[in-house]
Amino acid sequence: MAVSTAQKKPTAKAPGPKDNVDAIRQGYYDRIGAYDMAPLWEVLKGLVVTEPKSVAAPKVWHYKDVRPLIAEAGELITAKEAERRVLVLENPALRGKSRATNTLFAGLQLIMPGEIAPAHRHSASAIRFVLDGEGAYTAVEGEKSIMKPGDFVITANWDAHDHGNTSDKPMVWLDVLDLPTVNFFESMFAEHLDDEAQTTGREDGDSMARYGSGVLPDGAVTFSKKTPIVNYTYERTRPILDRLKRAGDIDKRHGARVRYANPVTGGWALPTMGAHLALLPKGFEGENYRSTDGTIFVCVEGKGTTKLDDKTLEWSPNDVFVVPSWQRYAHNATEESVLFSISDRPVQEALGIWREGN
Ligand code: GTQ
Repeated sequence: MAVSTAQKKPTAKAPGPKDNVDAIRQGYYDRIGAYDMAPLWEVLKGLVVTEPKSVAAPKVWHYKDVRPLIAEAGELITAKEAERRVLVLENPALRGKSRATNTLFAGLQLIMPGEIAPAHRHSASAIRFVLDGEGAYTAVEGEKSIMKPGDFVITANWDAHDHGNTSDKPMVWLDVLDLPTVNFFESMFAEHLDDEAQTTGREDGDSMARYGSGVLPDGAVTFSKKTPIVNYTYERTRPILDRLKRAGDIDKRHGARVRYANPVTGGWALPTMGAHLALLPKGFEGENYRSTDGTIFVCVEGKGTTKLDDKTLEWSPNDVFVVPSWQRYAHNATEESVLFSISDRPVQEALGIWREGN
């Protein structure tokens, strides 16, 4: 609600012409307020800002600090009880809102050996980026995919999914979901499925073989908004970064970088979230960059820093960090490093509001 300065700071002196104007205006605001109306001119500057000023803060979660706390959650609650045993990565400027950036949810999910996170589906899309452990699976729409560190696994909007750990070690991965975006549009639906684990009819790697090999199943649709691929394995993507590096295809801001694509359209893997994998050669000193998509990064390999205007984030393997919208940053790698990143860029591009600069 608009409150005039005259009301906020009452003065002792006798009312002058200025105070009178303020008082008259305030009286008017109160009267229109009774009809649920408000004067735009009191709030215009905060609505139409000259450039983005993110409500989110830069932040890094160091894996060495949080790993023991994640392990503790394994003793506190079962995956079945929790449905999803996840520690939410809350942006320090947005505590209590379950978001890492203004539009994206991020969390660290733990599955202990023998556990199943039961099947469900929802209008939010999810991605998993595997940090620790090997051999648990995610089943998505009947394809069971065994996950290894660095794998990028997609659960697109309304796809049935369950997770299970048939290995003998705990598994931890980063979940990123477009929950705040879908909830902003008030378009969330969810349902539990009767079977705890889906019956899987397709082999591991099936969707990548069918859709990611330069051929397509005859008659495949060529317009889908979501990728048909379930798991973009690290084993497959990582060597491509070396090819780019050897060929000298190194962007001065991003390093040798690939974009995870929907192979049938060439577009983003999901309509709401876009992801990249980048190699920063040892000694890389990136040029300044900024863009309107607040971004969540994961250090997969190496060691380095990301310098923002008034903060430097240090990272090493499995650290997760956030660069808010339109904040200038530059990556520096003290060792050859690999960074995964994900943001809401596809949404902004679809709306025609995405911008980048330096
Ligand atoms: O795995 O389905 O971190 O529904 C948050 C909500 C994971 C999941 C999360 C979810 C999931």
